[in-house]
Amino acid sequence: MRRLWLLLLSCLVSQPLFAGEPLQARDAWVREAPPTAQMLAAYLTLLNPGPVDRVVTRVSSPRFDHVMLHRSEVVDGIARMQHVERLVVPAHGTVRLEPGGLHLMMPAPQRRLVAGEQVRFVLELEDGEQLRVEAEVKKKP
Ligand SMILES: [Cu+2]
Repeated sequence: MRRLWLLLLSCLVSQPLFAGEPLQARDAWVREAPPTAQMLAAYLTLLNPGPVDRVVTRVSSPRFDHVMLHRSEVVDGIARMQHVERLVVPAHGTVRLEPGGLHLMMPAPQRRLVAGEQVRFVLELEDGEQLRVEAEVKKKP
């Protein structure tokens, strides 16, 4: 009986807290880069339909050795990028990763990605939930 209780308890604990209103990703894309490019960038829009802030703490992809979360900004006329440790998507809010702002940055893979290909990213949230995102490689200026 005690064992059953423990089992039940562990099931309850491992349930994602906000399973009813998961974070959503839209319009994910990877910018096609020339063959000489060292780094690639990806963009997407995150929507949080729930009443609680959601926090992205890590991003990975089977196509890249690692994925970094960056913010581009201009300080004293010089453009630079900063690592983002925690990306907060506010309750009932939207966060856009777009050129010139927040973005995902990856070292270019051995085999070049070309327009039309699909790339999967996995976003890990602070509460343990994972969000899988399919991004299309696109040719954009
Ligand atoms: Cu960057």
